[in-house]
Amino acid sequence: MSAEPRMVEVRRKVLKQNDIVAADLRRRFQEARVCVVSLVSSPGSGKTAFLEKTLTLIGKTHRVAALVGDLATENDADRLRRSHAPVKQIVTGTVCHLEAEMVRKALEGWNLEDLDFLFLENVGNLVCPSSYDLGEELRLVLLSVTEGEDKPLKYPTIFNTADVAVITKIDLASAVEFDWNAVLANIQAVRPGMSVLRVSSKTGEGLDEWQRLLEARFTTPA
Ligand SMILES: Nc1nc2c(ncn2[C@@H]2O[C@H](COP(=O)(O)OP(=O)(O)OP(=O)(O)O)[C@@H](O)[C@H]2O)c(=O)[nH]1
Ligand SMILES: [Mg+2]
Repeated sequence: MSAEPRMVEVRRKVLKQNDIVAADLRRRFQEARVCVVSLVSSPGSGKTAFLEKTLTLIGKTHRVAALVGDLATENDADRLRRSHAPVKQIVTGTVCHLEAEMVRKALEGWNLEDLDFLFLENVGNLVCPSSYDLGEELRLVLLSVTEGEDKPLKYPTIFNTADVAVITKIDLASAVEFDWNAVLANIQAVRPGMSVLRVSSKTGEGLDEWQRLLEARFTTPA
């Protein structure tokens, strides 16, 4: 007999357990009135660079913190701490995504009431993170111009489970002859009506629009 049905069953149970923890986290976040934003993308799309800029920018007027997941190293947490925000690294070992239980554990000792925004940087991966709810209010999927315009078509689930697409590294767009019409059409094909932001963490372009979106979200929670 094939092992496949049993593996599917185990995976369903893991996801169900994750959904229970995520629902509890979402309730706690809402009670504490903290706006939780997660970031997913392939490795190297610019999540940490974008988050470091975000923590510095939004940290001027709001209480911000971040959790960051990677299979190994504290490197991203060290980079994010340059913003002076509280940051914790979640080292996942062999696990290719964050799970709600990892977030719950990492938050032990933090008072959610002390925060306005909590950011969760997921492990770089365009597949696995899409299946795991982390209790966040807003999920961003980042896509850098150097990855190619076809990624929404090849990885539709990660776009379907996100709220906003952020096209990063736009300072490099002309060097890689990035086709804006194609990427926008591909995003709309998999997720009609999805909002799209264009940013460069290097030049700062687009960060003002991102800041406005976040502040509107904070003052008028969904
Ligand atoms: N030119 C340019 N480079 C960028 C930009 N954002 C990030 N980078 C560079 O892209 C590389 C990867 O950026 P990271 O922020 O580490 O990407 P990441 O998505 O956090 O990567 P993982 O956590 O490993 O998945 C680094 O060398 C950054 O300096 C940008 O807006 N413009
Ligand atoms: Mg990173």
